[in-house]
Amino acid sequence: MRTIDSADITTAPKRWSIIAAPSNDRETMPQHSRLQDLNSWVDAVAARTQPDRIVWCDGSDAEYHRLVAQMTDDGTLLPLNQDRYPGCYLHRSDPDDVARVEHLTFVCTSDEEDAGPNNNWMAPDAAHAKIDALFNGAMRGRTMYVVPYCMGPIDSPYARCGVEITDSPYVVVNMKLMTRMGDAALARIERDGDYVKGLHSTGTLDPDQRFIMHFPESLEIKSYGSGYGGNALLGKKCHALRIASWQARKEGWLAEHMLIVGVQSPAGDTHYLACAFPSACGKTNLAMLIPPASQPGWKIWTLGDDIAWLHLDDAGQLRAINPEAGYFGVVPGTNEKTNKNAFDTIRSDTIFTNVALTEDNCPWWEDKGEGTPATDWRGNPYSGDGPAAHPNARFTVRATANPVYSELAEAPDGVPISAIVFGGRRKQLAPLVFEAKDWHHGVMVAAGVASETTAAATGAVGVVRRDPMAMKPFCGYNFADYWAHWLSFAERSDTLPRVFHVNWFRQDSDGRFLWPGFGENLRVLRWIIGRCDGQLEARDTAIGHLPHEADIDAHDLDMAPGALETLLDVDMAGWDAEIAAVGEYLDAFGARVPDRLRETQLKVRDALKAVS
Ligand code: OXD
Ligand code: MN
Repeated sequence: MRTIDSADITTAPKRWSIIAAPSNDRETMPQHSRLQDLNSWVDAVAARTQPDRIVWCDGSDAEYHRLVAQMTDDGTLLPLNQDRYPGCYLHRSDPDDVARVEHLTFVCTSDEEDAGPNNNWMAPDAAHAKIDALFNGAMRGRTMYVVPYCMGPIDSPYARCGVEITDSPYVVVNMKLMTRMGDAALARIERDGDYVKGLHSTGTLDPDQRFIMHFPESLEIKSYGSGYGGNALLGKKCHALRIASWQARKEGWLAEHMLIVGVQSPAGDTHYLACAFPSACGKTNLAMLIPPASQPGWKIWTLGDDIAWLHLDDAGQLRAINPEAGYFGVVPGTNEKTNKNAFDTIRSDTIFTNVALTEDNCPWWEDKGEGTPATDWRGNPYSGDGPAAHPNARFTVRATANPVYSELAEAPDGVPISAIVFGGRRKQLAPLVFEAKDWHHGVMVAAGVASETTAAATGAVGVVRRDPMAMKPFCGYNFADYWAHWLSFAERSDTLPRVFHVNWFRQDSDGRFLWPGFGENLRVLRWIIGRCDGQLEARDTAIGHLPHEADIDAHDLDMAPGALETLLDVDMAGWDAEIAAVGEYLDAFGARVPDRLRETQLKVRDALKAVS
């Protein structure tokens, strides 16, 4: 068995203690105390969890390869067919640990109202006591890794750092692919002074002893009992969405569950769009879209596929950075037709989690379009019964491997956003696309987003639930305050992006999709850009502006007769009921709901009444 070189095994104070600065030196003293704070925290965690050894991660490729070798030796990672999938490995998680656990995820604020009805809440003291008891001695016999990371380009004024302490080498290598991790992040922490403290242990993997706790007031995360992505890679949902959304409200920016995509026209102009969809609703596919042959000259650039941090610049322009540096994408359904860019990207240097295997040790998943499964995601011979790969099987790969990765994804100031697009998975009612009448209306449309649940979280799949701004599982504070924060942007800029709603998932009465989706979604993006450029007129309806049928280029699409008409139709009676349901949903948030949001909902309700 290979082990980590003793040179890499260090204790925190030894490696990072630095010579004391003179107490009257204001420049250097804070820097010293910043790393002292980190050292003291690492010491305190080690005292509680009692690891056999501590490794400070430097984020180097050599470290990544060492950890991969160690995990291949102990069976945590299985090497895939290295001729066909060089640098690729399979990890099988515990079968009871395959998705985010929303019912075990808590936001722990001093005042319960600050967490809101959208979050599970526990008082901070009680939460610390509960989870600290689980951490007592949890790392005995294990190695404790200290992982400094930066969310966002390392030199971006908008980037933020964190340190994750974990006993999972699988988490460390995933963090290496998903964040800017290691020495560069540590140097930034030393400069900035503040960072999010994340403590993670896979614990016993007992689902009855699993908690993901957030303490936004003290910038802390504690996660115990799961090794799965969103529960364990603390830079992602826990930091970049739940904690960051709290910080963003305090500081006047937005942390959102959005992809960022550049759409380049044949003339060479590029519009950047930020698009929010719930988990497993095609964000990665849209971010990497390949324009169909019938749309010559159009090009798509990926900036991010899951999270956007949005700031207003001095001129009132909303700008976005992607805090992540990799993709943790849903594998099933990824193929040459749905997402060739992802399909090609994950041919090398990828960690797969919970996929099936073919006879010749290649990864396999439903709708891969090639090969047959021999072994299912649990490692059993595939019986032909049910899915061979887990429906929430994932790939982790660095973003720079994507053939359409935008250079501007590394730009410290991010990219200017022309349009914000919301959407959900709705079989019925929601048209293919519509535009909100103004920012306030857009916030109301987004607050009312509904979508069918997916395998990305534990629980029933296919149940329609409200998922405002696609942030239901991720907003780190009371949605009522969050909507007020969104509305407040209208007071700070009169050049905000236009707001749209799309639905790729409408079905006919036989359950067939009405819209082809995937690469063809470019046709809808073109309409959105045409609206942003002021080149296209629209039909004004009670729910918003809809395209004239002729303005969605569908001439060569193989669609059922009348499908486009249905997709662009507004079912007034259905919307009347929908907007009433949105009103009831807002009511559940009580007096904190901003008046302006209520007024907008009532205005749309009245407009619907007037026409139905
Ligand atoms: C994800 C999710 O992993 O939303 O991105 O579940
Ligand atoms: Mn997501």
